[in-house]
Amino acid sequence: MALTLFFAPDNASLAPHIALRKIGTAFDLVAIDKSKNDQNSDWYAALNPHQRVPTLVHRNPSTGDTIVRESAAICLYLNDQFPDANLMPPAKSHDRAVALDWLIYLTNTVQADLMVWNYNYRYAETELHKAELRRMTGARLVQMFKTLDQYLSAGGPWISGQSPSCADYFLLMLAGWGEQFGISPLPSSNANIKRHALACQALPEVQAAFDAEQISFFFQ
Ligand SMILES: N[C@@H](CCC(=O)N[C@@H](CS)C(=O)NCC(=O)O)C(=O)O
Repeated sequence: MALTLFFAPDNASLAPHIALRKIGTAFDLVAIDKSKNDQNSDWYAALNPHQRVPTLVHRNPSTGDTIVRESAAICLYLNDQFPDANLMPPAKSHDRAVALDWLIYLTNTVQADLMVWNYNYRYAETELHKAELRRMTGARLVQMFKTLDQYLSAGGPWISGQSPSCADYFLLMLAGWGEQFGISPLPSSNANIKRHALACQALPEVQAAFDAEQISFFFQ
């Protein structure tokens, strides 16, 4: 098959996976078992030197393979390749700028702090310092979700325009992580974040991705 997504359930591969389901094209889904450190294996490191999930491989016998390794970049690449799927609002529109703005904020700020929270042991040695990192990033994340909630309160249900975009898939993914990490207060304590997550969970492409990854919804 031309497209292969290397994924792990409920990892950063989730937003690109939802995007692929929305496109409706055929693709291979290859599981990376992090409990067995698949991401550090030689064969995977050759594909993705960052040794992280996700990786998208788009095979093209005439031009050579395209490999994309950042979840937001995969979403945008898929939008370019499959414009009819409307994964992002129309090019050059106001809505496109808004969706891009939030998508980049989500990946370079919210996701970055969630990663520090989750991988705190890579940034600190003592238990005290690890706990402090969780407390400090947790407080920052609470503020970020509040800002997102405030933004959604003015419009919605989607981040931009009249239909969901990759920015929405990304917010669902990250709010779900915040929920599971137990940052306090939880993302779902924000009424508009919760409303947004429930609207996302009702989308067929989201349901199909969750089913395929065998994960359950975080928001009730
Ligand atoms: N910015 C990257 C982050 C990717 C990332 O951190 N993936 C995690 C899973 S959510 C991973 O593979 N971690 C394995 C590791 O760091 O050892 C993206 O969005 O694609």
